[in-house]
Amino acid sequence: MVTEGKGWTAIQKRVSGSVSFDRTWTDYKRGFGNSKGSYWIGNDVIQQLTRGRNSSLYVSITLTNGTNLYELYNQFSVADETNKYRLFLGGPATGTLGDSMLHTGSSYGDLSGMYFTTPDRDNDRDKIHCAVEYRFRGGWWFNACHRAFLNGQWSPGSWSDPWYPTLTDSKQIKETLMMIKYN
Ligand SMILES: [Ca+2]
Repeated sequence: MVTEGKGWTAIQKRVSGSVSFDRTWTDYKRGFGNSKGSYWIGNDVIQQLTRGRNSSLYVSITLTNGTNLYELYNQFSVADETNKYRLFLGGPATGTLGDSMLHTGSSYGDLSGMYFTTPDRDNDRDKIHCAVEYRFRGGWWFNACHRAFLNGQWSPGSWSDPWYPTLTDSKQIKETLMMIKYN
């Protein structure tokens, strides 16, 4: 278990490209990476942590120029594997990144209610396979496909719109962090 203090548990962290997020459904289920570097804690763990308890999600992105931006969602939970780790996200959303997950202004970008998709399993709402097309290559709660997506190909690769419209190129990003906490 990885905590960042004050009751926060980091479910995702990326600090370099040394850990690939181009992973299978089973990898995302069980988790991968290492707690001192970049990792995904695992969808089963996320589901168990948020089951039956009101939790918040805090997204932090540090840019290559040192600026830190964040967004806080007051409701976050993930369903079990039978329900394809469906995401439930609620507001209010507050922060400096802007809301690119919940009410994005586009029915193609809103992620609440979406199922988890990986490069080997297409559960998204697009005709294409979002985790494979556009060089995204990572697991996420894709819609068709996204306005926010933090698990794409890290440097030397890159992907578009990690947090649209605030961030349109993943090369702007130095670190990402997704944390949850019981309300
Ligand atoms: Ca699809």
